[in-house]
Amino acid sequence: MRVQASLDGTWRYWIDRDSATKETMGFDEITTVIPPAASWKPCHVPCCWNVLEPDLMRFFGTGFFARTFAVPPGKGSDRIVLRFGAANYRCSAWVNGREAGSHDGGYTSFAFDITTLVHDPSSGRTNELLVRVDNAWGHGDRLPWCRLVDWFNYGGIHGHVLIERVPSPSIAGATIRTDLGFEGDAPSPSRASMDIHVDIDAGQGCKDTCTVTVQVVKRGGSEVIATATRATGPLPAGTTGIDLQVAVVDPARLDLWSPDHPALHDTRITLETAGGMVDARSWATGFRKVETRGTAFYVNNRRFFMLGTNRHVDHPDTGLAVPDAIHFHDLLIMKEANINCFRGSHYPNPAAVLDACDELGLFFIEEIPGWQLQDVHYADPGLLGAAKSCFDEMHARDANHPCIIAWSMSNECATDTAKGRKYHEALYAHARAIDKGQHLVIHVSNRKAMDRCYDLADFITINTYEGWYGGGMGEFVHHVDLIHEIMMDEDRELGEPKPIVLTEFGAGAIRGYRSRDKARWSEDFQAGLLRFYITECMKRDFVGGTWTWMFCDTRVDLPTRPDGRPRSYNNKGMIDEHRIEKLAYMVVRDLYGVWKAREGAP
Ligand code: ADA
Repeated sequence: MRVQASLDGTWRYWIDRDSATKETMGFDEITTVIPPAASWKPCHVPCCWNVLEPDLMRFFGTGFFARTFAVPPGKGSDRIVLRFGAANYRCSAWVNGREAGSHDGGYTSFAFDITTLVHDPSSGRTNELLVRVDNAWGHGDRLPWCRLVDWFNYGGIHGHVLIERVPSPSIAGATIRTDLGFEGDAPSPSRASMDIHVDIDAGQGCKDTCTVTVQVVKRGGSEVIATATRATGPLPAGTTGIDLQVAVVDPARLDLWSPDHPALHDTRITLETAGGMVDARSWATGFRKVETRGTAFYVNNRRFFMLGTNRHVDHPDTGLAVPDAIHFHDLLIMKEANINCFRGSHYPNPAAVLDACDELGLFFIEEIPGWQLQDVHYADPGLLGAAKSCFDEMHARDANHPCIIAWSMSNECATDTAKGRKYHEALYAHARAIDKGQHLVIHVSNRKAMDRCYDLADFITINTYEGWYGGGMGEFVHHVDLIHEIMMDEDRELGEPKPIVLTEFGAGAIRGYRSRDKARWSEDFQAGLLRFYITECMKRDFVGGTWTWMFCDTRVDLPTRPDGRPRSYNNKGMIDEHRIEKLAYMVVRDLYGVWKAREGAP
């Protein structure tokens, strides 16, 4: 059976402040240049080096991490896999002096097969692990670090690390799709079914018959609501896909998932051979149906408004390596404010965030980190490939989560140019081919009526900062109404009518700065602006929701905009970086409460 051992905890780190090592160096060369690991400083992985020592805050380059580990006992036929939750950006690992692999991408999970690199557990020898992480700016094919961004480029291993013994054969993954059918405006489904695709990794091949069994069980109970079994003949080497259709016997009694009622089920998948059970895995499942009908969202056959926000993964003490408990706590703070969805923000999030969304009831929008890309960036031949592999990794890990409502292809990129159109057409086509209609797909745009990619999207997104970066607050209303008008125009330039969502709007506020005349940077100014925007949106039935920018104040490193980012923070949070509320939080909580009560909540 599958066995996991955490490699979180005390590691040692050494920062290559003088760029003594080069990307092209192998293990032997590196170890002649860097000091022995025993002399390095201790750290607790997951971590980001920027918060470990004051003079590392603005270090963007190469750092090394090392530790020893033991492989948990198991069968000789098992594969040994080293798993990283995430490391920003390029990560290479060596086990006992031999290369395990490299990965590009700062926010997605990855794994290296190290079966042939580890010592035989019976030898009693410990294994040496060396990891190099490089977060340098400016590589044209690094998303988002091909340009300056408005959050922090933390370096390090910021996700959990673990070692896993994977049996052979094993369950490599599963895609679980639920479908519900409703009659008229009935709140309970008349039909419920699941399509499950299971990937079996047969390693070198499996001569036995394999039996795959699926059981769907209500979380926290023993009620089995659906089962299915399929046997295979002998399997060739590599991965084979098995499809199972599972009908839910009593759809009318099904406990549906929604933000207000996040009922979960567990889809348990087991794999047996003649010798007995070899592998078992489980995925959280929620039965819910998300649809757009004209300019409205529906969840489980009821009108739904996205009462949302945007959140960066950031904490003053840990940077990007936010502890799981803080994620959970942040989501509770959102729930208190009647928030039912958030974007997170410009990149794939840690698994703990998605688990908590499933459990607490929050829809989640997960984004490929293409931020404000311009034509000059699209010119790099590696960029689209980097975006596609980010999507593939994000989708493979997260698509089964009931909380995922939409995938976002990019944020505020040039979607008003021919090059932008080409890039987004390719990315949308890629994402839709893999997702197969399971989720909504969007790009988050600030191009307003100039956007040339809205027809590709499932809903219209508008980022707008009138009243903060320039113009009067009221001007935003004009943009929203104009886009609606263009959308309803007979020539259908933007595709069929779809909901409009205000995906970013906000103002900076320094917590504690109160001002009777609503001066800029005061809590009062920010609260007033958010109140105005949300109230105007609530008046328009074609607006499907609002996502405030943003949840909490977030560290930035913006040498180009020092005046706009006091304290080196983006201060547009409704709460500050220590999670202390500003006036805006209360305003949003109250308005979202009214909006939700007015429309009812699924
Ligand atoms: C943009 C961008 C955000 C943030 C925001 C701001 O809209 O999408 O990441 O930078 O502006 O605070 O100015």
